[in-house]
Amino acid sequence: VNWQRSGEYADIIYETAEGIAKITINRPERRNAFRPQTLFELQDAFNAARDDSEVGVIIFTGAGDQAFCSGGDQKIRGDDGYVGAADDPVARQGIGRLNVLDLQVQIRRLPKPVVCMVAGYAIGGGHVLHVCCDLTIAADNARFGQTGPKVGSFDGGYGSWLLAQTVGLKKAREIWYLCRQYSAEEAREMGLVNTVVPLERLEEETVTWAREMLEKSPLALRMVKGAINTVSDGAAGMQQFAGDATMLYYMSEEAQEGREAFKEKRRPEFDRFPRRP
Ligand code: 2NE
Repeated sequence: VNWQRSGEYADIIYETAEGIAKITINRPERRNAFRPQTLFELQDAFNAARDDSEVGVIIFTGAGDQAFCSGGDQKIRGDDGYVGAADDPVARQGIGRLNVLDLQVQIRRLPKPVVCMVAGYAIGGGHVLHVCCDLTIAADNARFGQTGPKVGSFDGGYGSWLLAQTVGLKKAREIWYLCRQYSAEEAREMGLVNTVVPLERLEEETVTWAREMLEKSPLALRMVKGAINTVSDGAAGMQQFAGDATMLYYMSEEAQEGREAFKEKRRPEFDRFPRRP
């Protein structure tokens, strides 16, 4: 794949090719742990991929083959969250952030499939990010798990109940209560990942899945993602799905007749549209 790099980022890499965006956390020296700046950059890149009408599928991954992501950077964890660099106005006030939660919501709301491509560890907050993605393709060296109760943290949002929805209640409790690590094969058996491939074939296989999705109707994929998330996201999921319904309605002649009638200062002629059963 002839990836084209764009954007000015310190902690991540943003690339596109053939209708696919690839977003890579690039802090391999910390097993791709994230700090506030990493998350701001990821939010920017995911927005770029959302806005780019050429992009139909997003691959989310980590640099190197040791980790997708090891969660929050414990070395810059303050007493109330993760503390940014000196030029971060919030950090300057002595306040920490938990802005990974905003990224999790963004991935759920993004109306294009997000595929997590995992080599090595997906651990802690990094594990939650993979849980939030639509699909996960794992290399055979991948290892999964939560660490919160070991390091003084937990994720009571998607990290708990979306995990439970994915692997079942008993298994989700085991994952959180014991903080064990699970192999790629164990993860596949519990429905936590879609497939496992040899490390050297990881990107090739992930791109094959992306290309297969790119052959499908973009609106149908958007609606299916919204539909699957609606139940678990409650009112916020309904908000997303309702917005999509409005978008589809706007695209109809019936809705456009209302707009035209307003602009032409006449009564709308809705009679010509069927009252569908
Ligand atoms: C990821 C794991 C299992 C890797 O183990 P290993 O043996 O392959 O590597 P090593 O030597 O532990 O790590 C390599 C370097 O990366 C740093 C390490 O400290 C080490 O650097 P040096 O100290 O040698 O210079 N590193 C790795 N993970 C880091 C991290 N998360 N923050 C800062 N530096 C990190 C092993 O490293 C591991 O277990 N890492 C910690 C995983 C973890 O507990 N993450 C935080 C969970 S809490 C969270 O993410 C969270 C949340 O629960 C709620 C909201 C927001 C975030």
